[in-house]
Amino acid sequence: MLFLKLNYLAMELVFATNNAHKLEEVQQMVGNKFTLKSLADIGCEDDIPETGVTFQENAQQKTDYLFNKYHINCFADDSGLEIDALNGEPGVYSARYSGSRDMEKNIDLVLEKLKNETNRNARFKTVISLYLNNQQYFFEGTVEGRIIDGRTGTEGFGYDPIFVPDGFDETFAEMSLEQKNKISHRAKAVEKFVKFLNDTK
Ligand code: ITT
Repeated sequence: MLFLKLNYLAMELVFATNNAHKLEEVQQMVGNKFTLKSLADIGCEDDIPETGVTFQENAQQKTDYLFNKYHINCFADDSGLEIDALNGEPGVYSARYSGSRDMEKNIDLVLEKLKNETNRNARFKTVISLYLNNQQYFFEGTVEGRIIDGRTGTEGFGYDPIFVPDGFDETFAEMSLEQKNKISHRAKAVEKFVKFLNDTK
């Protein structure tokens, strides 16, 4: 009975992602006040365009698409890794830096390009775009760190095995999801986003 009541009170939001890891990370941060639905949950199999040159443009493109098609409350994030010595690359191309979605190849390419580089400074960035009650909002989060020489750790996803956040000696891939969610770029953006939802709900 209590479960039914909580479920009834939870606000449904569609998260415009095909990445199950991200959905899990964000659902954990959002808590049970909000029920996140995936694109699959609403039967959306469209290849939503992501042709922007900034994270904000891409996040906006995804929510514009969903809002125009379904008129629903929805949000999207666009995230990626910016490496100073590579002039901000891979940036918006993080998912396909090597030309494919194969993360082994993407990481290999980054390590190869940084082979003789002493400046290892990098950051993960997230921008969230939200449509709530016909209005659009943006939230940002960043975590600074450095790229190490080789992979360490097996948790997480993407570039986690080669990224060590400032103030730590271990990569994101050596941290538990709970630990990563306390300091990550996505956590920071989601924190602002959840605070906003709670304040306006
Ligand atoms: P959707 O576009 O379907 O949401 P995606 O995997 O493309 O999924 P993003 O656009 O947010 O996700 O991120 C682009 C890439 O940046 C992602 O594929 C990873 O390679 C990298 N990335 C983003 N967040 C990361 C994180 O927390 N840890 C490691 N790599 C991350």
